[in-house]
Amino acid sequence: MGSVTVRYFCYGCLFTSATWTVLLFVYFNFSEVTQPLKNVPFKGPGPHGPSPKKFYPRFTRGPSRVLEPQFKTNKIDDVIDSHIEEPEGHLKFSSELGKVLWHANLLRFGYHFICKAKFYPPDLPAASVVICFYNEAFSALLRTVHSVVDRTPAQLLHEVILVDDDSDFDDLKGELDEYVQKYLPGKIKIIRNTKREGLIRGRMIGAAHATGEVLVFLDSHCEVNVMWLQPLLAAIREDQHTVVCPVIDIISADTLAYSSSPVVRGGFNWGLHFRWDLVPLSELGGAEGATTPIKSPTMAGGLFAMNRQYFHELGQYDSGMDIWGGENLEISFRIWMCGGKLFIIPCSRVGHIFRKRRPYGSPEGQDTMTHNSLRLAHVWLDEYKEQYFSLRPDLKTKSYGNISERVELRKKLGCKSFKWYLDNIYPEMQISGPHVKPQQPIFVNRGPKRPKVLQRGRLRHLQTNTCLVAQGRPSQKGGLVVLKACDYTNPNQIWIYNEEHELVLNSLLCLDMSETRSSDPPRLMKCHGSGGSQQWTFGKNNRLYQVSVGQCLRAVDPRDQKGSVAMAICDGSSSQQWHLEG
Ligand code: UD2
Ligand code: MN
Repeated sequence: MGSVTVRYFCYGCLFTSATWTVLLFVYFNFSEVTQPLKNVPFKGPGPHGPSPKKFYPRFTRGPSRVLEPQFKTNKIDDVIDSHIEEPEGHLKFSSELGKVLWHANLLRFGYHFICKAKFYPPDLPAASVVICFYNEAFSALLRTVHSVVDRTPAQLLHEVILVDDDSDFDDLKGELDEYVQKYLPGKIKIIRNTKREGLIRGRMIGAAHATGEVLVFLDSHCEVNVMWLQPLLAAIREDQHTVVCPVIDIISADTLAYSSSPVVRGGFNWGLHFRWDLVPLSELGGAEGATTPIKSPTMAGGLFAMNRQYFHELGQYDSGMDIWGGENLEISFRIWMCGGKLFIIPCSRVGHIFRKRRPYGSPEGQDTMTHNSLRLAHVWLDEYKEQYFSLRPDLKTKSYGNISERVELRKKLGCKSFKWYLDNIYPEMQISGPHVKPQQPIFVNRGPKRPKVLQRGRLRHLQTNTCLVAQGRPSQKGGLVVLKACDYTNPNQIWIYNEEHELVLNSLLCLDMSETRSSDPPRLMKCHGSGGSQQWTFGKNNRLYQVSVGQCLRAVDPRDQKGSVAMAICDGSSSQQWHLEG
């Protein structure tokens, strides 16, 4: 009898300790992501500071939209989980295909539990976080700074350097100083430019004041997620010539809600605009799923980490570039062509407020993006700059200032050719026209093999119960698409959604976003088979997401007789809900 009791007792004992181990494991791995940010008082009439309308124009429109003055940090797990359910929820695939796509999405959105279980070396280098801002909304700036301070282990945060690019508002001067002294004493340095320099020279000024081993640049309207910095630092610790970017999650400019982005990588088009590209599944799904670094041809620009010494050796930025634009492609080309590497680190996530339009101009109204792009084309693109000029012939004779220092830098660093970059780092890029003949054709040759059809049917806009069709003839290249009454007998309303994520109308033309003007509505173009501008995915809330611009298709106005559609920041609203139905 006695022995039985002992045995039972010991089994109970074992069971209890095993349960505790599991519970503790679960707690340590899953609890931290649910913690909201603390200690951030809000001031001013709106959650975005004194003049929200000025910064986020759609923010306060209409009395119905009342926002709570608090952070809307969602649980990132919920967001990821809801993405994972997508294929079953919104596209009725066969179960086999569904399984494949479920797996695909799981890879794209990350094996987050593997990220959470990762350990990083204890001797990571410490970082100086440089945040350059111009007329930023006070609360957005504070959200950025507080998230960094709250979510970075103290020993890894060498300092935060705020560079005020000669902002106009009082709260960004006296009040910010006071605020920092009161709530964030110690590690925050504020530097004030006496004249507007723009974000490029602004970051260089910040970097010149930094003393940490690693530099991390952030925009002034971000929220870093938990464990954001360690994966970046660990990659740099492995190789000092590696530059790394977090996955940029989306903070809605309307609701401030945080939602996760798929793991995509940076590319560009010949208009020298940055774009997002889907990562081939073969590259996403290593042994650990989408948690290992992903080679990226370019970076979006705002959020990256780099060894400070290396930043200087590599020539910082082109100080002849003004205000905004182009510096992200310039530094990306320079990194790859001059011996470095550029990766996106899926286990590091930082949210960013994507705004519909930039809430500021340049001091004299100059088009600084064009000025900066011209400089980068002349320094880095070699003969391929003709690709840019064939899209923008007006710029061929336009002046762009003195670039001799940058040309010199390229020589001094012994950088490779742009052809090498295209061949080795971005072979997906298409090259056209008489100017440049690639040695081996890198057009995607469709040949007789067509991409597999995943689904076929009408593309119905749920709110208006109308269907997306060609405005004119469905075979007319460059034609717009509009919403019209669904006609179930009309083959011109049939879209094919294929394995390359293209939407093909009437088996003829692909729904395409402009390469040069991302504010234009999508058009019907010849299918080019190289993703980007023709890649669409169906997602959460029935959204139809355009990969390269990172926006969703919406009806401009549900009452509009013309049925116009346009691209907009994804907000889950009913104007952005679509259903592809057979
Ligand atoms: C993207 C990048 C941005 C930059 C830009 C191209 C992301 C998330 N953002 O545009 O960092 O690379 O592409 O140039 O990848 N600012 C100043 N002075 C100025 C203008 C801007 O300090 O004269 C600040 C601004 O307050 C912000 C940062 O620079 O903190 C970036 O500007 P943005 O947010 O308007 O750029 P964004 O996100 O549209
Ligand atoms: Mn930004």
